[in-house]
Amino acid sequence: MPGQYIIVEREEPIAVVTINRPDKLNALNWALVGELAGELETLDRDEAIRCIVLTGAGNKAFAAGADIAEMSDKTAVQMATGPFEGWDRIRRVKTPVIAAVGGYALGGGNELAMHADVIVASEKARFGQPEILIGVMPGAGGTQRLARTIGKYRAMEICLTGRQATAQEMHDWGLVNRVVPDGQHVEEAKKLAQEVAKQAPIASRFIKEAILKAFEVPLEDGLLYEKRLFALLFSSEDQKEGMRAFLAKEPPKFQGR
Ligand code: CO8
Repeated sequence: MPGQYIIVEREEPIAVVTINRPDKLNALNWALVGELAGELETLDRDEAIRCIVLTGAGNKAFAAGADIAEMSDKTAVQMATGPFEGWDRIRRVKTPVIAAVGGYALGGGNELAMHADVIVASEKARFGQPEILIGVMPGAGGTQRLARTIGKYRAMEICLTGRQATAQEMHDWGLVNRVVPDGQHVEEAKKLAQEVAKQAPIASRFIKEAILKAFEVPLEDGLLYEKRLFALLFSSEDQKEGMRAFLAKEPPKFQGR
């Protein structure tokens, strides 16, 4: 059954996932987040898909945040129990995800972009955590991931003022990998996704896992974690193939095994 809010286009070995609610600037209601999580999980289980591009429909927004209309009269208990399951499922996706941001990435929209592993932005994109302007604060990782990515002082400014930062600012601050001309964000993200998808799939999943671990554990534990994953790759056929191909001066043929 086709989804209500999410469009999935498979272009093996990549897939493009589009949040399709442009009349509301792709505002993230609970059903949308659940549907998005389900689609990403399906792609995550699919061995033919090795990198996912996540974007928003229309030229105005990646996503302008959680759906304020839906949230406005919720209780604390409803907020604590309702919306976060989907976000947790998105966080657990193992396949590398590239966010292609063409317009507003605000509030939950910026937080969703930060669930991705690489961010490509149009020069017109705007990033922010404007929750303070409506009397609340980020709730899907904004304070934590921004502080870890752009640093305490910039994160404070963005969250305390609610102002929108430009793509170039966020690039200079380390949140955005590439700023591209208006309208080219999806194409550029797809090119990058193809580049990622060419690599050994198990190694790329382990790399994602290990880099994310760096934000959670002390260095000593992270180094051990990396060393274990590194050693584990020597039980994969791709390790044998990659090193054989290098020595034979041939391009490798990775199978994801
Ligand atoms: N929620 C609901 N509807 C929205 C949202 C939103 N976040 N953003 C835009 N819309 C709707 C508008 O209401 C409008 O609908 P309608 O045409 O029916 O009136 C339509 O989208 C177009 O928006 P505008 O007319 O406002 O467009 P403008 O170009 O004038 O302005 C802005 C664009 C500046 C992006 C403006 O829409 C705006 O400020 N939006 C709200 C941004 C915001 O505050 N985001 C943060 C929301 S809170 C949040 O994300 C908390 C996350 C917590 C974690 C998740 C747990 C659930």
